[in-house]
Amino acid sequence: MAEELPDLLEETDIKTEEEVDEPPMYRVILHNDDYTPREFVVQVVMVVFNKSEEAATQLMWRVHKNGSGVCGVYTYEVAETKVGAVRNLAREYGFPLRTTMEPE
Ligand code: TYC
Repeated sequence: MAEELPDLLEETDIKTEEEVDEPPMYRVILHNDDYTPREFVVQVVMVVFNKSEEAATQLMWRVHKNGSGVCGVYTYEVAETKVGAVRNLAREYGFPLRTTMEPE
C-alpha cells in the first residue's frame, strides 16, 4: 500500500544548496567620500584587497563616480578582517574612507 512505502525524499542524503559545503559569502563595498585622497584609496585597495595598481585605480574611479563599488567577495571572517583593516588605516591617516560588508 502506498502508505507503507518509505518516504524516499525524506530519507535521501541529498542536500539543499544551503546545506552543501560552501560557506555564506559577503561582498565588501567601498564607499566614496569627499576627503580621502585618490592615491590613498588606491594604496589601501592594493594592500588590503591584493589588487594591482591598475585594478585598484579602476575601482577607485568607479567608486568616485558611482558612490560605491565591490572590492571582493569573501567568507565572513575574511570580509570582517578586510573591513577592519580599511578602518584602521583610514583612522591612522585621518581620512573618512569606509568599507562595509553585505551578504552575497
Ligand atoms: N572622492 C575622493 C576624492 O575626490 C576619492 C575617493 C575615491 C574617496 C574612492 C573614497 O572610496 C573612495 N578625493
